[in-house]
Amino acid sequence: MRVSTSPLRPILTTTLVLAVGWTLSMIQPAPAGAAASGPPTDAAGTPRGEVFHEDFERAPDTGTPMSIRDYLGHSDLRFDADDFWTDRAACNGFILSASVTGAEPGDCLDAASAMANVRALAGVLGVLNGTGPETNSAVAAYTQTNGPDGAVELETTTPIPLATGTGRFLTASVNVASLNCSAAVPTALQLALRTSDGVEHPVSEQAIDPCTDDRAESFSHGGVSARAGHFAADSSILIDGDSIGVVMRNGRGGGSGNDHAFDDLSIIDVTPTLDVELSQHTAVVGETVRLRFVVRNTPELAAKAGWSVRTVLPGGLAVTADPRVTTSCTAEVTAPGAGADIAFTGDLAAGQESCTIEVDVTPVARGSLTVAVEGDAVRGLDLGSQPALSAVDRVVIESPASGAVVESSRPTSAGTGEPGADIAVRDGEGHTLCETTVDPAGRWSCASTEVVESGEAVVRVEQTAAGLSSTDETTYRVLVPALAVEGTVHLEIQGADGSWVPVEGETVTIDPGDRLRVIATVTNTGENALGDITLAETPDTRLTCSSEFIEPGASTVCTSTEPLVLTPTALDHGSFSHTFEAVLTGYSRASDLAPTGSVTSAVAGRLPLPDAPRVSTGALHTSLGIVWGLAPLQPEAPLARTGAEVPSSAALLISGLLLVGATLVGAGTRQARRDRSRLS
Ligand SMILES: [Ca+2]
Ligand SMILES: [Ca+2]
Repeated sequence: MRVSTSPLRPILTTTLVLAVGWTLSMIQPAPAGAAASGPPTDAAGTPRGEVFHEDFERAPDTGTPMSIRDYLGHSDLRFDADDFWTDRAACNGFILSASVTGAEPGDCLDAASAMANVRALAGVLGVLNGTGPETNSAVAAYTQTNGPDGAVELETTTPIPLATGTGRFLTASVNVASLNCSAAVPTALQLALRTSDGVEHPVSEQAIDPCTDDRAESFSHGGVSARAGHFAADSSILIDGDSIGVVMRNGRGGGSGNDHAFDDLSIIDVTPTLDVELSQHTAVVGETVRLRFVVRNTPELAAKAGWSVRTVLPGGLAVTADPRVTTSCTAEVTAPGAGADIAFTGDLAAGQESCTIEVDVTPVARGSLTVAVEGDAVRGLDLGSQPALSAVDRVVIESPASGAVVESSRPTSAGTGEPGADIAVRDGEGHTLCETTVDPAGRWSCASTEVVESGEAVVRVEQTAAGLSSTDETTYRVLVPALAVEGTVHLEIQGADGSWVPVEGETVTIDPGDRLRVIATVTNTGENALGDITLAETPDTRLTCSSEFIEPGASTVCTSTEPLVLTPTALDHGSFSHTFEAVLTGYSRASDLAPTGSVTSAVAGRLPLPDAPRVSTGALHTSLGIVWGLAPLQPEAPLARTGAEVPSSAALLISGLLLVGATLVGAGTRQARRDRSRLS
């Protein structure tokens, strides 16, 4: 057995029964019949808050009053008091109800009024506790003579077994009714608890006097008006023992006044409750969350000194580097920054409803957790609410790395985040570059849908998950590839003899049935290699290129493999066009770029060429086009050699990144019309 108020004493016993919902009603005595059959301590059906309760109803309601030294309480519990407080002549220390009309000679100095007043006080106490004024028994303390100050007015002499476990706060309470409040000597009841080692531990800082206590009210019974109330002591002890006793002293022994009776002496378990709270229930990893430990006092608001907690945060939660510890009561807190250990011990002052201890914590990993304080992590506290926290991953940009040089006009951003979260990638001005969601593995990636210019660039990524925003930002450098091509196109006509004749000069003579092939030369005039050429051609002559990879300064030659047949129908429309679009991809050896290399110098110089195409840096769209303009022919006219002049300047210059449509229009309209007339 021990009584302790020292902080952070190791907890030896892990079993705690939760005491929840202690209310004032719990210390109201049960109806007399039930109370008479119940044991004095914490048995089933007894309110948790009440460890011991004596209602003095085992004394008879007839005959003469019974001395408290002769009284047997529950389980034959016995009582004693200082001689003055058991002196029947002083009208002290005997048990009576309003129905007890007899008296022993000398009781209350044979003062009928004193006996009548004590009976009335027993009735008042019966009104107060709800058992009825006629048969409620109480203990007389009318002080017809003077006694010593501070003597024991009542004490238990039989140990009261404690089944409450270790680390419990206990205090005592009593119902008292007083008369003659204007008299000289006030009542000054002081409650204490006596541990099994015989030590008496006062639990009253302020003595109880119904005449002046705010908790008292006026009652009247039998024509006698009194002040009466239920009074819990204003302090408590923290105890680990297995038995207890209660002692009630009276600070004043004077008999001029000090006229009272008492009833319903109780020992009550007033262990505070620890509620754990979080400032929010969802958080992003790394976000600061306020963790609150709220020690809630029980309703009597007695002082509670020395409760303590020594706990470890669950995995996934850590104290921040600067925990910003605060307390609203006298408390000592240990919460090392960036650790998981939190320990504190503190005191609730009399009248204090709660004490809040706050510490900054942060989730260090995604997932759900409960801030569960175990029963063996607390002393002098019942466990109350324990909060849950759901932590989502914060967004992190892995690519581009900070300071990296990215050779693309449409850079790709990638990183990690909370699975399923929405991702928005923006530039330094807030323009959205791309949007995506985080995949189940926690990864995201998207390429800019906007063209980014060379130079220093900022990418800001915002993740939205569980209603929470998380951002990351990277500054890097963009190197837009220098891609450029020029192209020339010339045409060849295959005559009847099968020979291919270049279309040169100002005009060319075409006969129906002649075949025409396109020979396009695409020259890489940029600073990056080009490759992956794809051609879209209308009409399709199955252009096939000599190479699909073009180093800077080199060319590829694309030739029709299925030449166009110049049918009468084809010529009949008066004009037709042939266009093709070449799409090429730029290449460079981006990995050779110094991570912090100057974009300016890199652009001015010539990028090194790869051994083989490796890095796709964008697409170059070009277009070469030819449109013939021919004299309209009569639909019914036979197709004949017209001798129409077709411009032979078929060389087209294309360059740059834009789609360029070039048109050659035949200039021989007038000539063709003349030829048609001749043929017809
Ligand atoms: Ca009673
Ligand atoms: Ca008196």
